[in-house]
Amino acid sequence: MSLEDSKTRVNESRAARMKEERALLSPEDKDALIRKFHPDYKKEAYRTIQIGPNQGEQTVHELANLLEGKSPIASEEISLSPHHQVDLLIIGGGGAGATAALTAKAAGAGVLLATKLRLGDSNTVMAEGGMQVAVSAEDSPVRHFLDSLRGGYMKNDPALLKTLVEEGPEVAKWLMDIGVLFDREADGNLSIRGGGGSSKPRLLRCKDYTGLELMRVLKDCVLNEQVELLEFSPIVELLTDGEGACTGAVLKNLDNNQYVVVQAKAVILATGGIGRLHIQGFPTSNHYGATADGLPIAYRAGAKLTLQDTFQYHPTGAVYPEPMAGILVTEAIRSVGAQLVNVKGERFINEMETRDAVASAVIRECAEGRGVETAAGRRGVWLDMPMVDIVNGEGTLAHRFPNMVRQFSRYQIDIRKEPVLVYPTLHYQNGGIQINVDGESTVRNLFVAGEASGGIHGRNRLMGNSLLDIIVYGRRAGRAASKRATEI
Ligand code: MEZ
Repeated sequence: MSLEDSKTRVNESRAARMKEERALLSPEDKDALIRKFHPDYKKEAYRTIQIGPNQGEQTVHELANLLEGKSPIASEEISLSPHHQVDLLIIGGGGAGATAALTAKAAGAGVLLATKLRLGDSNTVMAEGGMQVAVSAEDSPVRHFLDSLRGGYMKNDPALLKTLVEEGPEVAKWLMDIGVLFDREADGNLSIRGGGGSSKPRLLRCKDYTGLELMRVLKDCVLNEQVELLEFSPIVELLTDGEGACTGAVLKNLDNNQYVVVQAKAVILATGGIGRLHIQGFPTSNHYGATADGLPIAYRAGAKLTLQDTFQYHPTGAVYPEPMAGILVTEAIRSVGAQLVNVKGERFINEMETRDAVASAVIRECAEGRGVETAAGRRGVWLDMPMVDIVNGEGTLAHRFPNMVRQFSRYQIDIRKEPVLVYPTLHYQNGGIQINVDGESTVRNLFVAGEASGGIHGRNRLMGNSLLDIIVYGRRAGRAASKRATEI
């Protein structure tokens, strides 16, 4: 079936699906309706995981090549006298690095913040859908903990996860105090929405550019606080003393191609994700700097890594137009009714299952011939978004998802009227450098915050838990590392 014929089928099937959706939105026995719609859906979802992208072996193989790489610098190339001597060196210009820098500076530490690209160029700004925090009266950190543990296949480090969910409300308040404008309802109360794998609504959002808004505020604060900044200076190697403790890092100034040696009492790595390595050949939702730099570097310095065989493939990356391939189509849109349908306009999965299950189901549909192929040879299934306005009221897409409407409209695609093709996109590194609740790695004086760390999310992160993680652990690492620096 051609792409256009398939699109017609999707449009024709919309009225019937809308009827089902309205029934689902009614409060009575949601689960029974889901089962009726997709009998045995839990079992089905589980089966799909077996053929999904999270299998691990190939990933481990690709990663092993990376980890076995040798240090790119020869010791004779490095100046013995440091160019900078600071209490705390923070490496990474995203939400975790900026938060750590603000916290450490407030605690009185002398901070140097080094970024690979510009301050703010990070996966934080790519995060659209929201930040999970248990703040509503019907919710609790315990529920948040249990949902995340289930989502992570019980492989989450319980202490890390407990700290994450318990500090959520305090962190949300801190963000609002420094200027983050979370969406509010007409009565002025915070707007709290649902997300995949979550038993209660707990997403705080800034429309569909939540990460961008967070980073806007954090960046302003870093500049206002006059944190010392070294932009375009990626890390090349960590420095350690004879006893294995971290003592600084070697950076490379991309402007003059010179190495920069920084001696520090403590270091925080906030180098972010891995998407631009395109593991298993997938497109990615990640920014261009996300090349897993922190992992091999920390590993060479002696740090333990954890859960390295597990990556998150977000189910709905755009497939066309070509320049948008891999770009995130936020999960939040499924929580307000967007539906996934195959070439014939049939639904095939409960869209609010966890991401690994939904991504696997999309891959299965395509692998078994029920996907749609573009002229460029990319495969996908339809995400039918006009449902959102129909179910929630005219104008919902334009008001709550302006970023997405704008992005597609650049290519003359009006998502308020037509479905778009989607396929899983490499989105998040579930594992990373092992840390404790203060963000310290197994190497003394080496702290890690954000996506470079591993353990909090187990084998599968729930939507919105990453924006929370970068702030909670950015603050904890900032606090603990500056305290350590005063003790040395
Ligand atoms: O946490 C995320 O990855 C997220 C909120 C993504 C999204 O779908 O918007």
